[in-house]
Amino acid sequence: MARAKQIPTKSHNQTQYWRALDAAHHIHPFTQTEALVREGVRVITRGKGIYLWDSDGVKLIDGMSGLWCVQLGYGNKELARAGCEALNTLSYYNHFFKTTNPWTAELAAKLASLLPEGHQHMLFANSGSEATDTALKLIRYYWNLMGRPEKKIHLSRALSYHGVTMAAASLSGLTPMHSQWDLPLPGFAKVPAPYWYGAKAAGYGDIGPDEFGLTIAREMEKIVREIGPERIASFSAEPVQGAGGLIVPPATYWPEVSRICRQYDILLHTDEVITGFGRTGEWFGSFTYDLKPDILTMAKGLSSGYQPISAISLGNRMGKTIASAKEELVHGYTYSGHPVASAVALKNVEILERDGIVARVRESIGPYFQRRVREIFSDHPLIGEVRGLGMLAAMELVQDKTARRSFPRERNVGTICRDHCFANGLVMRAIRDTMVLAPALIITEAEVEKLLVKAKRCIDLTARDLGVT
Ligand code: PXG
Repeated sequence: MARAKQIPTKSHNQTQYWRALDAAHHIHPFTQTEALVREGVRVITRGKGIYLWDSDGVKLIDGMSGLWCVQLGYGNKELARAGCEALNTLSYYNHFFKTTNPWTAELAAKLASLLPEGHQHMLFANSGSEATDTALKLIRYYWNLMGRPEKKIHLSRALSYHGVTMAAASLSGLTPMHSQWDLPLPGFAKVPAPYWYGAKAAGYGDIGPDEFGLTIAREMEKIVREIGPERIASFSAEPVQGAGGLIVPPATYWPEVSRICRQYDILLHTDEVITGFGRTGEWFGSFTYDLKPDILTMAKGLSSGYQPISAISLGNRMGKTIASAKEELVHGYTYSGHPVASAVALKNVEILERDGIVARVRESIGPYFQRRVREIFSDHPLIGEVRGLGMLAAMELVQDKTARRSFPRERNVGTICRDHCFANGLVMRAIRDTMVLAPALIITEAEVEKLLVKAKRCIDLTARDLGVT
């Protein structure tokens, strides 16, 4: 007979109790389970505004708004009320049987009023990954409807993150996401990322950002020609790459890539899972870079992360073709356009609009945050580059600022810094050796100062550990 594990009782010590349950039964995402069980997990029990509390009462500033998603901060009562009202009114129904619900219909219309021109049709799903999968299916379907079934290859970039389902992980250019699962699937090809700070290390020499942006776009064009544009269905890209290291493209990059997509008849899919809903100071990153996507995916900030919901919007070309097809669309999830998730997302978008939060990121808190991050960190001996826009900022920790040389990977500099952050009550994301901040859009100037004081302290402690002065 299997022996029961030794689990402390609930009344003895809450933290130990939850830790033990979690260690015994819960496998975490992107985590080495065996190491986590040894170290013990942190139990997060409460959130308010930009703050989180753990089960021992320790207060943390969340510099990442969860996973880049809690636009309105934690504990927003209006969002809670909207969800509660929908739960009490229509806890569940679907859209399969010629039915809709008021919240999903209103949400679709509201999004249509905010999205890039021509985006009048949406589908709903429950996560960014599902949105990516759905987008790829719709892209295939579109070309099939157009009588171009040979257009099947999905292009995307190195260091991109589009989700973890089989197709979304295949589309993602972060190579560690592939080997455990025998991915990518066939039909996916990669082009380089416009990562200017890494250009020198990648052998591009002392190239300026503008020239680099053009060079990377033209490398894409070369790959398009090699594959044959008649075989390429789509190009998927985050307007600003998030989980790959906050890669902000040089100004020359997007105009040239847009030209390539147009010239070779490649559908442009903008993945706005991070860049949507005010993160860059516009409703969508597509506005920031003047992109005209044929299809756009959104999640995260759509509901401020309060409910799992994502959406896929179709531009004119795809929308008209797919909406007028004289056959059933054989796709959809049990929870597509869930009434509670739709109600929360609708309220979230209404609040972002009513309170001028996107304009605030564009005009005041965004520029303030960007200025202060640069003032505090640009001359820091450990920081090679400060980059970002809106409420996104990254500090790249390097060994040699002039040579733009990183530390050897085995020194785990990002992890050292992240551990200092946790110990000092700050959540800051380490992507390799790049420290990223993406705070809630409702953060105040005083809170930005508090956040940056902590970030500075942790980066100083990291520099001390590394012997950098
Ligand atoms: N596209 C983009 C651009 C994303 O950033 C997804 C799709 C997938 O979304 P879902 O909802 O399926 O997770 C994402 C998700 C990190 C981190 O640590 C980033 C994401 C997810 C988890 C961790 O930076 N982005």
